[in-house]
Amino acid sequence: MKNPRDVTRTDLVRMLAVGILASAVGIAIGLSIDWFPTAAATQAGPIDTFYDVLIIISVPVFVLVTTVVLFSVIKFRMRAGEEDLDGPPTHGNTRLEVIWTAIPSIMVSILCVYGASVLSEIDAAKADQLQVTAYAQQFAWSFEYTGPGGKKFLANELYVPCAPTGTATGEGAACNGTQVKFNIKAVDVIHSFWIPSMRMKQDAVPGITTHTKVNPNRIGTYSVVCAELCGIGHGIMRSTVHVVTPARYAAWFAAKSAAKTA
Ligand SMILES: [Cu+2]
Repeated sequence: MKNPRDVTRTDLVRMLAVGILASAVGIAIGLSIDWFPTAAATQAGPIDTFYDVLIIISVPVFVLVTTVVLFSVIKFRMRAGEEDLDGPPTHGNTRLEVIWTAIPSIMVSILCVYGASVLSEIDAAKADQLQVTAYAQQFAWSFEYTGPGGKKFLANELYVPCAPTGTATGEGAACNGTQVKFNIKAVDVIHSFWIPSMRMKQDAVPGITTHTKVNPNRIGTYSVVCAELCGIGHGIMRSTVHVVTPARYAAWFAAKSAAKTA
């Protein structure tokens, strides 16, 4: 009599078909979802592409594991009358174990190298930088700029200059921004400085100065978010970054530094 637990070629073909279909659907859904807000810095490009690659690679892995688990649950389930029986004694399959160790190791290694190359690309320093010190404290951000003559002033919101690359200069216009290097400090507890539109995020840790860089490339107004649960007011610990034309930036900067020195 045919053993209902025998794995037939039909079973394998069926699993493969289900797996390919589910992977295709999963990847299509994953790629069609807009995971991130409007991109406003050059860092967004490589990060968003990296994210898409991770979806393309991880969905089939998830589908493979789920398909085999569901298949096994159905195929090798306990049948009526088997309540008191032990399962058949099985021993490991060396070839299978080598394969399922080697393939993920290779995949993770490739992703490590790719991730490192994305990191070095988005974190590359430009010769021309605007340095801003970001102070995080419960539950607000403040940003320290250095004005003429080395005088410093604080602002509650960020302004960064970005020269429009075309004729449009309004909200959403493409621009080529000065690289902004943030020196991030925490006054009290651990916070995390995050500009979702620019994709960059860095912890703010008491006692040390951390850094991150963004190269703005779109005129507009974007959120600055605290991404580390820092207390009761964490949810309202927000600020705004204004990516503006160099002329507007200069006007803002002049007004701010004059107010401080007056
Ligand atoms: Cu917080």
